[in-house]
Amino acid sequence: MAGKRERSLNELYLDDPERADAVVFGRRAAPGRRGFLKGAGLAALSAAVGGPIAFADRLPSGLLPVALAQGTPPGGPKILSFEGKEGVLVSLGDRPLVAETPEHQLDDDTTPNAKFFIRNNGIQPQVPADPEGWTLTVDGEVNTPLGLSLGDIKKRFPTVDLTMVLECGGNGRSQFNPPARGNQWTNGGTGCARWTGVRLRDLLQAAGVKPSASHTGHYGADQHLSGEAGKVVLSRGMPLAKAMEEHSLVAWAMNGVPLPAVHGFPVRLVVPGWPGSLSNKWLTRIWVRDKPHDGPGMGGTSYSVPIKPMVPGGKVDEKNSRDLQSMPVRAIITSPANGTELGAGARTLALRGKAWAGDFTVARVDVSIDYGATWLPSTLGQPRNRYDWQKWQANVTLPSEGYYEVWARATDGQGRMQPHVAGNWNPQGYGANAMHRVAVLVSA
Ligand SMILES: Nc1nc2c(c(=O)[nH]1)N[C@H]1C(S)=C(S)[C@@H](COP(=O)(O)O)O[C@H]1N2
Ligand SMILES: [Mo]
Repeated sequence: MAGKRERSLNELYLDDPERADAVVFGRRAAPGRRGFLKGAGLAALSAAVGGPIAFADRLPSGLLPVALAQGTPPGGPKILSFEGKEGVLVSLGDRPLVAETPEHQLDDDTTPNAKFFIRNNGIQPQVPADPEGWTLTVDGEVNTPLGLSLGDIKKRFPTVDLTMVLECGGNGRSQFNPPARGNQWTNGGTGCARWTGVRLRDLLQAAGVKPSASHTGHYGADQHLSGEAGKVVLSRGMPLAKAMEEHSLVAWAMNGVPLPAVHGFPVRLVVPGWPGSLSNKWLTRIWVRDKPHDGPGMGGTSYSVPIKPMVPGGKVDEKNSRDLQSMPVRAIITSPANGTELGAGARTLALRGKAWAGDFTVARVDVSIDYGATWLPSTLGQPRNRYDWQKWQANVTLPSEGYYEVWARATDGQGRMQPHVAGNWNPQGYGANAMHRVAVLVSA
């Protein structure tokens, strides 16, 4: 009985969310606005999530339990099949290849290459037979343009090893309402790897940056989806100050092995804290410029966020936008996984996760199991180096059987906390960092 009911309300939410809302929250609710949970609605909801909803009296009016809100397609998410990946990534697109790491697969201290998300905008280039035949050019506003082989880079500059988060600028995009254009990342457009390489600033200093230099522009060897030869896929750039930071790297190894082809072999940029798109893969050129770069991925609404909130779904005023720089604070729950079922009698639950905050550190992560009515501080670890993510853990007591949601929210060192729902809507959907929620069921 319960099983049948569960499928039907789930299906209804996928097919006709407004009608489903009417069933749960009452027919008079205006479209898109949910009223109070009705007695019958609570029963339907409880059946749909598989058990009585613990703390139902604290469920904010209109809030749909995460077990229903996530809209997983029938048959479950599409798992990417790709050599070198463990069969854990969820595919968001084949052409270009895009795949994310479900939050519970980000439980390792350092994300193994086999679990690291993929974001291609074009077609991955052929792996050069001899990486020594490949050249990285540094030119533009420099005294001595450089053409460096991988061997030159390794020989001429000191090697550095840093464990740092790489995060897509669109991570969290699926949280926006109305939906924003682009890959519908949950929280899995991110990973934290140990990168080995040299400082970008050492290359720039070797080339001799002219006083006129103010920005960079980055180029990679991938091919445009149109097949047009020489058409640039993605070419972003940054202010010189970010390029000169000691953590901005030209990297050739990821977790102790040469960069996997899909992650940029033979070398890539790693520009931590800022949108992942700055971290060009298959890096061929750094163009030092005397003005902001204007390659594909710069200007317009690309990587642009409003300074003053705009009407969600409305028209962009470019004067009211700026380039997204530091990524916002985010915590994820890596254990338990969403949808975990615990045996009858389970009354304690160990929570684990990661948190990071772009250019900043995370000051605290708090957790709640009663829809945010009360919060508990977690034990938060320190980053191994700047731009590392921080582990957190907490233990909670479950007073009864039933359906629970675990919520986690991080606050950065500037006092900025994750919101309940993604704010600052923008058409391409950058910077969504609503708090993470996972559903847990304690069987009767
Ligand atoms: N040359 C090139 N570099 C690129 C991209 C690309 O499409 N081409 N995608 C960027 C984007 S949008 C992101 S989020 C990161 C993803 O890195 P990953 O695929 O190694 O996880 O690579 C960046 N570097
Ligand atoms: Mo990205």
